[in-house]
Amino acid sequence: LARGAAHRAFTLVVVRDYEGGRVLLGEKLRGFGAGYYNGFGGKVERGETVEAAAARELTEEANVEATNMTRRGALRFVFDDKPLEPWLVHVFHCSRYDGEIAASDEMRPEWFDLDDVPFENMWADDPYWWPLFLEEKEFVGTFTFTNTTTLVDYWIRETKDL
Ligand code: 6OG
Repeated sequence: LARGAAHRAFTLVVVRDYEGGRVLLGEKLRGFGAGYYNGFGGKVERGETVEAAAARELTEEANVEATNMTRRGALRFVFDDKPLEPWLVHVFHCSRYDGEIAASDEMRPEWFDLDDVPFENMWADDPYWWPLFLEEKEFVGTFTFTNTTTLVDYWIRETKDL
């Protein structure tokens, strides 16, 4: 899934606090997905590994440096109203970091209890992969959107060879 057809690569990092039973999301303040809560991430730059991009974006948007990050999922997004190739979003898990969480001009970080994740203010694909993420599973999936935000088709499954 990650190799093969042409795609545009992105990262998405969700920070989990096991002791507190909560996850860190950010309210996206501008650009693509503004108004939604999401993990932290962005475009993988030319010549950059997805791991480096994930770490960089977490620092840029939430002010912390991950000390344990693992890749957990690869989600492919197809948009009928965008000219570009599908987007491949690499989802990462982080539970330890250095520094203090702080807002940036792009994201306003906020902790949510695990049973209070605000799906009504998140991308429509999120309710389908979050349960796998919280169960520590690895997953792959494809989601098709119309008019950018309306989910029209999807599949998602656990994988052993992400
Ligand atoms: P910037 O434009 O901020 O990168 N992203 C998505 N996340 C979820 N949960 N669902 C989607 O469904 C998404 N499409 C994109 C990837 C965009 C950020 O938004 C994520 C990046 O972290 C369509 O550079």
